[in-house]
Amino acid sequence: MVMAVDENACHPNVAGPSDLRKGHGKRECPKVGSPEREEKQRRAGDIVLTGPQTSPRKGYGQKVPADLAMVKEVDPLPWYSMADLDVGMRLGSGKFGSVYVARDRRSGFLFALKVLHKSQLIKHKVEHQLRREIEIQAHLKHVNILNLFSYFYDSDRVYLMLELAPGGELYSLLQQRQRFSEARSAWYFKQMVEAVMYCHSKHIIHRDIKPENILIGLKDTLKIADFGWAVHAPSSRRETFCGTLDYLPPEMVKNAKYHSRVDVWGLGVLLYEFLVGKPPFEDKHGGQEETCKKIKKSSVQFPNFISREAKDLIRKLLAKNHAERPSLLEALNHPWVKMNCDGHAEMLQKHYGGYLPSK
Ligand code: AK7
Repeated sequence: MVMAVDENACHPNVAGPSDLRKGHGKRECPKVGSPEREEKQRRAGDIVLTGPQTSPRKGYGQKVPADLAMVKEVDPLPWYSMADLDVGMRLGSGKFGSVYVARDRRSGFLFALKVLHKSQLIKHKVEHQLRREIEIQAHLKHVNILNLFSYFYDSDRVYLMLELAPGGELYSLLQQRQRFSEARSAWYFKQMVEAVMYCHSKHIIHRDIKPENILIGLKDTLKIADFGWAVHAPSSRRETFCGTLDYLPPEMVKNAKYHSRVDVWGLGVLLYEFLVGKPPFEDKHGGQEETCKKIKKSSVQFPNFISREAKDLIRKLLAKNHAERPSLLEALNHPWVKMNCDGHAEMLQKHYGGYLPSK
């Protein structure tokens, strides 16, 4: 991915934890104004291509003009530690740790604190993945993407400071309601398409869009969370490749243009789940093999309460051949989305809350 690289940077918004195994509990930032810090900042200002799929070979950091870089310089944030925070209620828990409500003691600022155990991250060999998530997240700013404010770590944990989503998980809401109305689904779908369009404009492919990874903000604003599986796309804004091509296999060279269409498929599955209450390729008996078969055939069955227009959109999003899938802009302009969202914006806002685009 395109970003400022400084392997040892203390600036949480520029680089991820350089080595999760090391137990650096306290800040290591050189004092402001020190020559060492100035050197770090100067280096952090250089835009260098790095990342898992587009990384230039070691020692061949490729500089790109600032206007081509997806990264805007981010203002430095203070380096936090647990001593600066009050930790409150647990919001959720997962394999790698839990999420809590937390508050900055000095300012009272509220956020969500995700606590990850280094031992678990190391055991499952996902340190690199987490580092990539932090790098990606630090440069995404969109109303429909959960903001990663900062991170810090101590000898055995990594802490992510995240925007608090007061509505909790979309997954729970869907479970409560069984399924969403077409109007609500369209409103949710539109927000998710816009968030993914923004990611793609920054060459980020999310690859793991599902209700479990979507949170609800104020006024029914959805927030995509958890970029643990996201990658930087192997193509640039000008359809030219950034990074080294030398190691790419033919299927990747040929299909670079279509890689982002995995998210179009993901949005199709999501829309189906909104409207029906379960994903389209789920096997009744929970068999993975059956689900795989169904996915490969892309055979979707619809209950009869789904409208003709919604079925048309889902079928297009779930086209077996990725080249036949619509672009995200085409999806937004589909009659079903238009019918449910456009012209009814005020009515929808009254009904469901959310923000209206400013005229
Ligand atoms: N109400 C985790 C393990 C391993 C990761 O978890 C990456 C996340 C956002 C998240 C949502 C946290 C705000 C809430 C709420 C809630 Br509930 N947040 N308000 N929950 N980002 S979780 N990221 N990443 C992660 C890995 C990796 F190492 F494999 F990459």
